[in-house]
Amino acid sequence: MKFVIATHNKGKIVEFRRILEPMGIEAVGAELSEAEETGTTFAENAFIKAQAACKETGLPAVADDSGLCVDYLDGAPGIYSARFAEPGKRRLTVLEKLQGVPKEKRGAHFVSAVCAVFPNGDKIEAEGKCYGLISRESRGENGFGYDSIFEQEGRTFGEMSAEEKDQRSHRGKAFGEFEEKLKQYLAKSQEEE
Ligand code: ITT
Repeated sequence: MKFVIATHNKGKIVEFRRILEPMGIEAVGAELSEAEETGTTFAENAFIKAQAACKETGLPAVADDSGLCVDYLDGAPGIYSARFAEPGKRRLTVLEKLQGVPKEKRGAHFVSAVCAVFPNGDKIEAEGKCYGLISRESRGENGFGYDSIFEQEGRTFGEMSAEEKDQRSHRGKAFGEFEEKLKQYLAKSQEEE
C-alpha cells in the first residue's frame, strides 16, 4: 500500500516513515501546495491536509495535525502550535510563559490527529495523546518542534531515542490506531470485490 505523506514538516516525514514502514506501508513524499488549515480541531485540519494532497496527486494521502496543549496556558498553543510565536522562538516562548510555575502546574499533552483520504473519497481517522510536563529548560537534541521541552519521567523527548519516543508519543499511538483501522478497511474492501 502506498500513501503520499501530506506534510511539509521534515521532522514529521522522518517519524511517518519510521512508523509506517514496519506496517508495510510505503510512504512517499510529493511537492504539495500548502493547504490552508482553517479547521477548529486537530481532526478537521488533518482531513483538510490529507484531502488536498489526495486531490493533487490522485493517490491515497495521509496527514497528521498535531500540537502541544499546555494546562497552565489553558490548552495553548494547541492547534496553533506551528504558528505560535516566531519560528525558532516557540520553545523559548513556552518556557518564558511558564517561568516560576511550580512542577504540579506544568502539565501538558501532545495530540496527533491522523487522517488518510482515498481517491474514492473514503477516509480513515485516528487520534493519539501523550501526557507529560513542560521542563524548566530545553534539554536534548533528538526529535523536533517542542520535543526538548516536553518531559516524561524526568527526561524530555529530545533526550529519548526515536524508538522510545514512538512507543510513548501521540503520533505513535495515533498510528497504532490507524494501523488497526486500515487493516479492517482493507479486509472489508477485499470482501466487497
Ligand atoms: P504540516 O502541517 O505540513 O504537517 P506543521 O509543522 O505545520 O506541518 P502542524 O500544523 O500539525 O504541522 O503543527 C504541529 C506543530 O506542533 C509542529 O510544527 C511542532 O512544532 C509541534 N509538534 C507536533 N508534533 C510534535 C512532536 O512529535 N514533537 C514536537 N513537536 C511537535
